[in-house]
Amino acid sequence: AAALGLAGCTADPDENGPAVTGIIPAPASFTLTGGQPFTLTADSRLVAVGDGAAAAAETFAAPARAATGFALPVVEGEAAASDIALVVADGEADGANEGYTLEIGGDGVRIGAATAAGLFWGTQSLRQLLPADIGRTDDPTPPQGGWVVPAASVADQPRFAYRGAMLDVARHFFSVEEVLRFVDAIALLKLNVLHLHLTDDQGWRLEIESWPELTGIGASTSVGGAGGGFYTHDDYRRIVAYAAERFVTIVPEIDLPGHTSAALSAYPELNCDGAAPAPYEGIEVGFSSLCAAPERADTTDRFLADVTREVAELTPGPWLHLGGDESLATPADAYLDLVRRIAQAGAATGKTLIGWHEMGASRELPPGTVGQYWSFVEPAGDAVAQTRSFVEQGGQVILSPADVAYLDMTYAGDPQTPLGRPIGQDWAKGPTTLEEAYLWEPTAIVPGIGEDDILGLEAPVWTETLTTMSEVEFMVFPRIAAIAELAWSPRPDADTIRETGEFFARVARFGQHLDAMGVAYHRVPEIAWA
Ligand code: TNX
Repeated sequence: AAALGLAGCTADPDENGPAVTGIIPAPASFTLTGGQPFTLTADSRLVAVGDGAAAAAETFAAPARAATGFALPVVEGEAAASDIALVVADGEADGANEGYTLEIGGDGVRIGAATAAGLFWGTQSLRQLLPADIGRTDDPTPPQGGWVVPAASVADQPRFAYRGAMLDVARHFFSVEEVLRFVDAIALLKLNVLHLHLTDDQGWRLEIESWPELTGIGASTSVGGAGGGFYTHDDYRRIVAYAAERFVTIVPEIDLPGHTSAALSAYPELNCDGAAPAPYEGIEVGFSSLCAAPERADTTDRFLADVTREVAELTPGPWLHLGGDESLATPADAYLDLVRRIAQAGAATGKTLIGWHEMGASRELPPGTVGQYWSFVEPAGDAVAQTRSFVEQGGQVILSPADVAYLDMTYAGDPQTPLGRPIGQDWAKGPTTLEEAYLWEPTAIVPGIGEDDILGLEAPVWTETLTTMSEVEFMVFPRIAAIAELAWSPRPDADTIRETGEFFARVARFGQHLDAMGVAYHRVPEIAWA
């Protein structure tokens, strides 16, 4: 592993090897020191020092208490050999934002970071090194051999600032509790963004007080007549707050000007012909559009201003995603006009805008607007020019190449799915294997888009074919582990490629954690699952 420039584990795989000790995403540096292991006991305490340390310690402690039955108090003071010290201070982890160091031995555990976020990521590494039962919060039975962690030394920091997952709650709706559960699972992989695709043709899922029918009529349906649903402002605030405790930022997406049939069905005055279409429950894309005609401009601009203002007011994070994809029913000149007005409304909220790469067709984007690339590993059509356009206008890029990072693509074979019915799509590639999700290099996708132009990576899961959280989890895990590793772990040396064998061993170990958490992952056949 050392030769790869990756340090998932530098020890002999035969003893305490990667399968036992591996962390996903692979840390920048990881060494099994061979000293006395650490054991978490009924006496263990979390000794927290510095800004935000106690809160991060508490977030780590809550499920750990349920899993162990130990008190695990968060305290101040001197750390003893059975304690976990959590320190936030300026000089820690070389001051790296989100970086941390983790020292584990018979004399205790110490996590150091310059930020509370870094500290929390350190606790997630520790959690992965603990016996997987640490995630089994319904049964405080100690694992055989106790809560032992091998002596190790970790120094770590992320490659990219934006490490995202996207959940489509528009095609099928998922409850607040289900979203919180999803947040827990992605935080374990040090993903720090959850992009919620809140609106689409089949449903509008966020209450907008100034346009109540958006979630009246607009939220009454989903794909296939599965019923509706939406988040009230309080629901959304709960998701935001829960995610923030795990250093996950919510990026809300209002998809415009296409993908708007739900809004158009709720308000006839948003339609060029003044007639509201019936609620839509199919899975076609590219048939709906806001109206660019001047006689609708007042209404449409009021809609854009009200919606973006309310969403921005509810959202503490810096980003607002305004869609822009697949507006195939919008004539090209109308598209540019609408994108200009959408961007104007969005920019007025003070947020940094994100748009799918088609939005790069506009040369009037607010400074710093981020483009989200969803073409392929080999770019198709105008994707390169449109993606570069964001950088030319002073922004950065998020990469979600559909043939490797889209988690709704089918798996190979004909796997047994949670509800025993076929799920997933295959338009981008399908089947997409775990290996394919892992073996690509972000700087090699869009010519002219290099390391500094890339804000980060994101793995979206679209839910046209996914009706329950267990079906979502089946498609997401384990493939999201590959994307999380590409987003966090150091870039391999130019002349080496990533090695799947070592990664696969860590995925097998990660599967034990997923088992303990009750996540319905797909046991892809290439992994030697425990
Ligand atoms: C394309 S990629 C879409 C979504 C679909 C998805 C299905 C992109 C920005 N839009 O509307 O849900 O494919 O895989």
